Amino acid sequence: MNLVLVDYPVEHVALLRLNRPEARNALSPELRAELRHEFNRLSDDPSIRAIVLTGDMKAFAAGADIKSMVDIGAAEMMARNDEQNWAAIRTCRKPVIAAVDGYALGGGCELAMHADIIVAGEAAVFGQPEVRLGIMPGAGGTQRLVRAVGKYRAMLMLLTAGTMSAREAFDAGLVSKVVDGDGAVAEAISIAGTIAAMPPLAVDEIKQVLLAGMEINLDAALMLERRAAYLLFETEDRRTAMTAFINKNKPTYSGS
Ligand code: DAK
Repeated sequence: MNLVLVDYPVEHVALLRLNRPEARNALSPELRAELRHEFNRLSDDPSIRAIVLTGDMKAFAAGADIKSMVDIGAAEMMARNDEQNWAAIRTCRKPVIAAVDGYALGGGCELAMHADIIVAGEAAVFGQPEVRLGIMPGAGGTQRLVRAVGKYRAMLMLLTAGTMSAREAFDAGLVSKVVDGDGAVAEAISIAGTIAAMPPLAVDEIKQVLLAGMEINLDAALMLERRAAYLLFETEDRRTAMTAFINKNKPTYSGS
């Protein structure tokens, strides 16, 4: 059985759907390996300009697979080299939009936080309940969460295994947009389609500069931004876009 289903709902957009519904899409080593493979493949595919990542209505993902971890120690965990699976998502050059319905817990919440944009269905639930299992997040759950929501809400969630509803997560800054009913995936695809219609090199630079700039001081980040902004003036798509604006045409972009 494929643990990650792949679809292409609109031009230049790939949809990845986690497919372990019977286990609330728990992130087994096999599922993670498939996810890594798909991210690497799509990252290298020039026809793909945005990726939507989702689960099902019950769970985006309920975290790392507890059944696969119950009997193993630190050395075996290290030997799994799970980092390579996360790195494939973290270093993906294409914008990633998570469409979260149901539970996004533990590694599932960390997976959502690997995305660039998070669209949540109104019934989504976010949490990092690892403490309840005597462990802690290991894929960015302490670090990305605190950057998204600040120390006090992050501490509360991490230390009490508490959860946030979609609207609480939106208010806290963990979610980009909340969508009624079961519309999160459609909205995420729509956002991906909008991004895919933009000049790809501009999209690429914006994503890279925003993420890299978060890790360095403001002056250096502003310098990085200026350099990338100058660079985009060299692209064919920049010329196409500005000319189309002046001539009131609808442009198409080549990514050059
Ligand atoms: N792992 C394995 N199986 C899971 C699972 C999980 N995380 N979550 C659910 N399942 C399974 C259940 O065992 C059950 O299986 P059967 O009993 O049918 O065989 C099935 O999915 C349905 O689950 P429930 O009956 O519990 O379904 P409900 O709808 O009632 O509840 C739930 C859904 C998501 C609220 C509940 O299943 C739940 O609380 N699940 C556990 C959530 C959780 O604790 N997540 C954190 C996992 S620890 C690291 C990097 C990352 C991590 C650690 C280290 N390093 C780099 C070192 C990450 C750790 C984690 O994510």
